[in-house]
Amino acid sequence: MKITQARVIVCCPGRNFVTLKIETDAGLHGVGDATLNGRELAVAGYLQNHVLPCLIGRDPQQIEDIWHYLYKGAYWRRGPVTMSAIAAVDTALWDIKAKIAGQPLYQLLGGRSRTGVMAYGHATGRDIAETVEEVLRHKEAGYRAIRAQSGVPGLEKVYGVSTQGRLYEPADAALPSEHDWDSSKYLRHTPRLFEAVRGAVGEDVHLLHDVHHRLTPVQAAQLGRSLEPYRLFWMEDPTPAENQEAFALIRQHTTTPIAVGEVFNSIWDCKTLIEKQWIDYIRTTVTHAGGITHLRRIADLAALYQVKTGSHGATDLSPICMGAALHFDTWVPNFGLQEYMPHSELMLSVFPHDWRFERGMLYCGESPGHGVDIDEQLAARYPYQRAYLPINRLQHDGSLHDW
Ligand code: EZ4
Ligand code: CO
Repeated sequence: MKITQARVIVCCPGRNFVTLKIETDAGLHGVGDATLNGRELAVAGYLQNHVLPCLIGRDPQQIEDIWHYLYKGAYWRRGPVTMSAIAAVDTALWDIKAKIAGQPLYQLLGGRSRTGVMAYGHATGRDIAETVEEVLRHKEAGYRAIRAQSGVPGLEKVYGVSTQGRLYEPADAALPSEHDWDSSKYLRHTPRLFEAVRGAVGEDVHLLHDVHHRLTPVQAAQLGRSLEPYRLFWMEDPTPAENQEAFALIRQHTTTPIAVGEVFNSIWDCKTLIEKQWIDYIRTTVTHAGGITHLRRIADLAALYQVKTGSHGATDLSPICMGAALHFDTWVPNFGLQEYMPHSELMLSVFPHDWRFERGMLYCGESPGHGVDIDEQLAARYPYQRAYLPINRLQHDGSLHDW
């Protein structure tokens, strides 16, 4: 069997998605997601100019060899652009392999480990009262796990809080919009938020919170400690993780479980965090961490240290990533939790899929492959629109902070 054609499709049905479609001489095709929010065309160009010429004529069944050909063969390894491009190829090839076998992808990985995939939803509000209301709405809808974020008094815009009535979409402007930040205000406010949320929602719902890399290690330790009475499922991205040792300090001071890794691209980004047992959940995704082939390696390393998976699942990962992730989650023995942010109806119609959400649980489908495709004609009606993620500045002096 040979790869005959491959093309990159960039579309914007409400937000930008980069999709790779690989065709074979057997008449089967596969698709993969290569979306890197705010830097989409870098991955599209990397695929188009440097990866696709190397794929034509290769046997699509040699997934492992092609993965290493693209990783080792480039000489320049790792990084979000390279690893998202490799991920798209890998996801499309697993799609093809499962279609050849006539099996849903999870069967090729080792079969079903669970009946469904527990998902967490996003409850956000401009203030504590609004967030509490949203948490209760999610509980009513059947969610067993809910992430709570709220506006902070004295700060104008806060991460995760949408303009009222609209789905939250961080890449909101043709040039980066600016947010202001004050860690002291946030550290005072967040325990109050969780006191109110836990009080309203009761004991049977898992609560999560995303710090979005905004604290120093000692501030993160303070926050983790102050949240202990509310028994969080996890505290996410407490501090930037370029320096993995930073997590030792947080870990020594709090028993609040820690999740990290939505911006990680490879097993090397999480090696020390996992081996030292400084984290509890690893948030790497199919799309940003080298595809099914590499994510499986990360999950197996994590399993040795009782670290579970908790894949990022924001809407900037396309419905293709969600499909592949759900097959992965259905199989992976050390599954923890899957993030779920609903795509709009339009986005979902551009990507016909067989996965579904029902009362707090996600289910992959049973059709051969990963069960997601792209409607190219519909996609063509929504061309790329430049959009950036926001930046963050400290309120008191305007210096640039982590967003
Ligand atoms: O800000 O996906 O946990 N979820 C997140 C996301 C990220 C966006 C960045 O593209 O932190 O909402
Ligand atoms: Co996050």
